[in-house]
Amino acid sequence: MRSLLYLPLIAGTAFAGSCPYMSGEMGKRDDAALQETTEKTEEFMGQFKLNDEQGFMTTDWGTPIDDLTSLKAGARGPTLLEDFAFRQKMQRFDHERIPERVVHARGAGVHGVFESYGNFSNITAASFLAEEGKKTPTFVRFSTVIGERGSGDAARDVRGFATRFYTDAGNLDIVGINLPIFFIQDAMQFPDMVHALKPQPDKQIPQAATAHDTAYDFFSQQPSTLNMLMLIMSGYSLPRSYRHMSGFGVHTMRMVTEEGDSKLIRWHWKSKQGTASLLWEEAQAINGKNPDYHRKDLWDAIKNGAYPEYELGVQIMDEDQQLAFGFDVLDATKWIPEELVPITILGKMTLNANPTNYFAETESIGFQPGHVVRGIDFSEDPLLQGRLFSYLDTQVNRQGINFEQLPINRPRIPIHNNNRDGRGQQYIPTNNYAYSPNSLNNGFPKQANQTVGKGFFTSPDRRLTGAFTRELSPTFNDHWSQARMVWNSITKAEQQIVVNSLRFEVSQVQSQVVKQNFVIQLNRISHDLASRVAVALVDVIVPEPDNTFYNSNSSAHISIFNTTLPTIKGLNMGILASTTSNASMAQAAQLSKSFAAQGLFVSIVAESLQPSVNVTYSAADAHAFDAVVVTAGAEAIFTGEKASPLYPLNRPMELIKNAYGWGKPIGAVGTGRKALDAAGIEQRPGVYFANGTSEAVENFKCGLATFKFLDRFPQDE
Ligand code: HDE
Repeated sequence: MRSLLYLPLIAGTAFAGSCPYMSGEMGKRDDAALQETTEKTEEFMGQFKLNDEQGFMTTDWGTPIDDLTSLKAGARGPTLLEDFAFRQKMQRFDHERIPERVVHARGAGVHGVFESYGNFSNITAASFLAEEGKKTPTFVRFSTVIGERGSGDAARDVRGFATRFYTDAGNLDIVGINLPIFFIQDAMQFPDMVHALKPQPDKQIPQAATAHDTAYDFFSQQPSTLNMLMLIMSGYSLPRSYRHMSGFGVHTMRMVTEEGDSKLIRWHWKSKQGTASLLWEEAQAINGKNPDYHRKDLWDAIKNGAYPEYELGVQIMDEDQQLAFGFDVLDATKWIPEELVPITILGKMTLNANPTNYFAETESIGFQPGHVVRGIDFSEDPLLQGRLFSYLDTQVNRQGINFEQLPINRPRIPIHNNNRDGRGQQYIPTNNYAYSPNSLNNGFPKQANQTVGKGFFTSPDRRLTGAFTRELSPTFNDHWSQARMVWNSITKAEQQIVVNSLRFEVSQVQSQVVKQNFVIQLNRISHDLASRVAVALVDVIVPEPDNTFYNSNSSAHISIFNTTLPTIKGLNMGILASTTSNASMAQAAQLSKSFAAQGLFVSIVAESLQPSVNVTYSAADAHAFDAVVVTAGAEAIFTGEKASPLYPLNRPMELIKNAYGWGKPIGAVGTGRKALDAAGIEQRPGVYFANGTSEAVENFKCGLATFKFLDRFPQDE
């Protein structure tokens, strides 16, 4: 049962060392090639845009009106019911909201273009993959899962990564997340899971957090959650940005060729920016100071031309490999190690246009795993099967039966069918014979099948037999082996992050029974892990090690922190300067130019918004920068020699202390070093003291690619 194929254990790699960042050229983009597809998207969406640049105010039915004041009986009299202008304005306002998504309520959407790297008709009949260079417009919505629409972006949570392809054969959605697995195996358990993870029903606390009793009660009672929970407690739940995370379709799906040959596949999005994560202390500060952190990052990056890119890939398996890897590939709580099934890259998506209107696009897009095109087929994964119902149902609940007609949901090709009427119908059907078969409309619309009309077809290899039964296959029974593999595959510093995260979370659980149950489950993953978490909990007994559960397998593709970024372009550099020193301001300008030449977004921080200063110390915070450098001449404001009412007490110092404490590269040029000395920050990996500006730039190129320096943090003995 717990017999995963053996993968050698890889030793954790140290984070310090020689500069890993070699190239400034990655992430280069060819704007002209994307332009045409983006223009078509703009043209399509343009049909629906309202233009208020000119014209008088009107009602929705076109009557010009003055709607600043209501109609009254005398200037001091009551408002009249007759006032249609008031009634309509207020009624439209009262109805502005639609129900927020029951999960994934908070998100950010963006338009993009997918480009196929080749002709993949040998594995799929999907037309968007039929030709090298073929471009397909896309829309992506990134999201957190548990928080409400107004919650903070930097919650410890899974991130949604849902992509719509507007292909020339209909819409295809890959409704994925930023980690390769899910909590549960059967869709029937989804409402239970969400009820347990959402805020507790009596007090609606905590918001966007799992650190509470019902969540950990569920995790300990439903051990299928443990594998995903291990990833969540490591770096996966705190991405640096939506640009710096990969995406996963999670379920096993099928690709089918024109000839009807099928393969099993799992979808992957590989971030070309690399993967990078925040630390928990930093994330908590962000949620207070900038709850829009991820939304803003994405918007700004696209506005400033740093278009995020993701490669689409698939793990391809034969139909008879369903049980070949020591687990069931229909089980969505298991990842398929890349060592066993490598990823075949199919193409690249570039996100290059912000939406025009949040509600009409990001809030109104209705994704569905059931939006498939010919050449893509489902599997029998019981989680996927349930999703095929749930998403359609939820879209109807949120937007009504004609939700597919909203501009963001419409396919970019004509539709023909006998669906009619309903609330919000936008079309005016001209065919009076809305039935098939018919003769009065010459049989149109005709049925499309595999041989005629390029119709959708299900893989002929799908064969189902079996007695009616309410059970999960015994091949879904093992919940601990891969959770153990996660523990084996991450570095010692990341293991400490998992331990610290769980100490934070479980110590907030009130029920002693839940805490005890959870530690029993942890012990099935690792006795070391269970013991270290239990240290922070009183009166919890750690069971003896149980070798029947343990393995020494690992994968090189799990760790987030043990990687370096392939590009530092689009990261944020903070230059700390002081207007009290001309030398500091001159150096800041010089550094700014050199860092910008590396593709970084640079901010000069100083006391007031003089020309060339981007942000004041009163508004600046360490979370806004991926690295900070102190200019020579600015040191006096850090050491307290020149405190100023222009910023809060301790602020410039707090900035470098937090940057250091959140594992960021940090440094100084020349005498700026005194600021770091005063903060007690010594030279070590990721701390750079440079004599001149060009040395500083070289240092930070390496430091930013490493991104986080975890060797700064204490580890359990
Ligand atoms: Fe979802 N999920 N989900 N989910 N999901 C929704 O659909 C659901 C699951 C995911 O940006 C809802 O339109 C069930 C797995 C994303 O608009 C809802 C089950 C994965 C998004 C729903 C799952 C996801 C959703 C809420 C278990 C990753 C946001 C609003 C059977 C592979 C899409 C909505 C967006 C949204 C149901 C499990 C990802 C209620 C029943 C597994 C990215 O229909």
